Amino acid sequence: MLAAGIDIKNKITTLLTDQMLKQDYIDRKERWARKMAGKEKPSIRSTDRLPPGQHEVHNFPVLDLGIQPDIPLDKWELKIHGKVGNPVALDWKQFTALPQFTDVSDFHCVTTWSQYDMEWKGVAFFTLAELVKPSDEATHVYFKSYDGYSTNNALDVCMDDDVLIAHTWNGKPISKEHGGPARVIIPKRYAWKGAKFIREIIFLDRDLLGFWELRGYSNTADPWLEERFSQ
Ligand SMILES: Nc1nc2c(c(=O)[nH]1)N[C@H]1C(S)=C(S)[C@@H](COP(=O)(O)O)O[C@H]1N2
Ligand SMILES: [Mo]
Repeated sequence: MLAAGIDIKNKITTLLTDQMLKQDYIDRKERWARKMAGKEKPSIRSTDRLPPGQHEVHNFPVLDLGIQPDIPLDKWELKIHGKVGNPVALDWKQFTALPQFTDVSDFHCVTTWSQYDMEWKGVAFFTLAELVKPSDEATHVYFKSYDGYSTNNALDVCMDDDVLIAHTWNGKPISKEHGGPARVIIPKRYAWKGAKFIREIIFLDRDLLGFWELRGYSNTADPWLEERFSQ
């Protein structure tokens, strides 16, 4: 009964349309992106630790679409498929049995806050790629989440040595509001490029825009080039 209920809830979450998400918040963020799109960007990539236009915070704010899905670990699954030789659907036990990786990185949100020295532990993207064996055609990766969110990255961005699917932050399981049970961390991109509540990773032979990329945000999202909005 409980299991069936959760299944239905997950299906409903997947089918959520914009109207059911926090539409007002989404509209405002979209309008902001449109208004800011023409703004000057630095012509050379900053080498400072703090990217241009950011300020440091210590309170790790929460940003989401107004949905924080409840995913019990025994119902959690991560599907990795698409242009790969060995598609998988990992349950929690299989996921956490993979080689574990810890990395400390800085976190940069497009709304201008950055938090330094975040310690993430999980499975390196590199490890997952070795498991599923991307085909030669694979050039991009599309991420889908339990809250209906999506985002996309070039494959080479995901293959960086600091990218991981994290389940632990600063020594504790990632809380629900921060995207637990597991979330994607891509330190060298604005944080919207890292999907919280990760559910599916799809290797593609072309680019496919995600939730914010379709709503005025940059597709490349390099914080040191201040690539906040699509130009
Ligand atoms: N599934 C999902 N992932 C998401 C989001 C979201 O709404 N849903 N928001 C993104 C944005 S805009 C940011 S800044 C970070 C915020 O992570 P935090 O809430 O842990 O600070 O998650 C990103 N990943
Ligand atoms: Mo964000």
